[in-house]
Amino acid sequence: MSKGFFISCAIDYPNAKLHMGHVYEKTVADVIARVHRLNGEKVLFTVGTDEHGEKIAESAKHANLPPKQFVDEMSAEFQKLMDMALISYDRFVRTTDADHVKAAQHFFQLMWDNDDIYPDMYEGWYCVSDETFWTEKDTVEKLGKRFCPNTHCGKELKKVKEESYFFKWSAFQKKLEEWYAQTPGNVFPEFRKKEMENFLKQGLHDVSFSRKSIKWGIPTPVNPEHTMYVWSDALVNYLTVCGFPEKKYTDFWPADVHVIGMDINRFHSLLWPAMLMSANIALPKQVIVHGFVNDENGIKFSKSLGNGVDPLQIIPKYGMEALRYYLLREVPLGNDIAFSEKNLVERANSELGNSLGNLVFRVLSMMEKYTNGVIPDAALNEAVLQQARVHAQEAYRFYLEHDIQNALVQVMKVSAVGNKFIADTEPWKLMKEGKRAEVESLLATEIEIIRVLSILLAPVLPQTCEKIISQIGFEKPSFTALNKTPSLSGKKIVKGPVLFPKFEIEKK
Ligand code: ME8
Repeated sequence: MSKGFFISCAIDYPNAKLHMGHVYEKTVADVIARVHRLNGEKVLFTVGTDEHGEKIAESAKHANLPPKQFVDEMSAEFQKLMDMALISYDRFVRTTDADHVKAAQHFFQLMWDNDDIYPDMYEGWYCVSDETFWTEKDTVEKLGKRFCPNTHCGKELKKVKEESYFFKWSAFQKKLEEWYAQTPGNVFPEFRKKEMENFLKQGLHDVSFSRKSIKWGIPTPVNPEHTMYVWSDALVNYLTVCGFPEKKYTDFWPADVHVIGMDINRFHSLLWPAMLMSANIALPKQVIVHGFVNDENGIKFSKSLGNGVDPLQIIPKYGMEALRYYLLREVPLGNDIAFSEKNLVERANSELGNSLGNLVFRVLSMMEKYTNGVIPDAALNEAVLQQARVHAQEAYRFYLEHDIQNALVQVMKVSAVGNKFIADTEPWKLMKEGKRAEVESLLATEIEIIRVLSILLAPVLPQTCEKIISQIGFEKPSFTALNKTPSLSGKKIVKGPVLFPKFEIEKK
């Protein structure tokens, strides 16, 4: 039996409310998951929350709640947002889930058994916000204080001195170099891969993998006085969701895609593969590193800065589908987005409203008027259909390459073929001239174009796809149905309201 397609997102820290950056990441992964389902594959798609460690313990203290109660409440809110954002996850994993605790401890034990974990003393700096250890030479010094060198963070660091169990990251230097050299596309986009290769060139240092002073975490199996370093716990979630350590985990493992943001690339593209090498487990096939959602001035949305646009305000205002379309159509995967409501409105109005929504509305209105709402039994215009099919095939190809932006460009070209056919033939004039057969052929052809569009829209606009299906009565969408024109003649359509009502641009 062939392995299923496994795609994961980063599991979010439930320390503060989610912002648009988190919704963006989950949306990218959701579209890829839906693409592979439409392609007939068995898919596992996971999201979740990363609930242990110092950052969460501090936030819970701040909220005056025991950590477990704090993460229970926050995690429930995150899950609600995922549902609201149409994220079709198969599992919402929490690192406090019993099966995860078991998997994380089992994994730690494997690294220990393979002599890649050893006890020592850690002395250095720690960024609680990024949950990252820093050596003094990497920190930024200002007025005698030490700060996190990550440009998106910059928080003040804590001095840490404690006994710790270390992971022999440095022992995997050579094997990682080989993996990078031999595996094209293991990190996408290429410039993010280059960043990792440059980091690797500087030489890896062993990393502290346990905290004695932090009680909010999973006890290490080798010494229960130590909790696992939050990253050594969190990364294993990708195995937990596959059923690790039970044998069935290979039904989905290795992961096909880990979707993450660039601030945590090093953990996913250098640390996680080394951990897997230590445990003798296959490596993920690809890490997709998406860009950041920034504000219009290019400042990164951040939970801790609190400058992020709140998805809970944007989604009710425009609907999740317009938001999804905007986020995915705006930039190539990997680039940053300067989030702008004005651009969202313009794109939704012109591409969803004027092109797509208008096509469906016009065709169904004409059908009500000219054929009593019944799909006519007429020959299809093969020349026009052929133009639409070329773009449809391109869209399909781009989807499978996970190039969502270009897929959407092609989808809009299919819609443009449908609109142009109406503009060129002017069916209302043909009717007046008594050329009913020509009009019927046009309408039957347009229905086929709309059917193809409904399939192509399904990954990005799943609700619109459903609406179109209920208006016209197609089969469940699948990519194999793209080129199989069914006979729809005689079916009665339900016109329904316009698919995308126009939004007003707010004056500031
Ligand atoms: O890093 N734009 O959690 P997190 C786009 N728990 N993406 C953004 C973003 C922005 N403005 N801000 C954050 C963690 N992200 C760890 C992950 S995985 C085993 C553990 C992305 O809540 C960020 O890049 O800080 C990451 O991929 C995800 O949101 C969760 O970030």
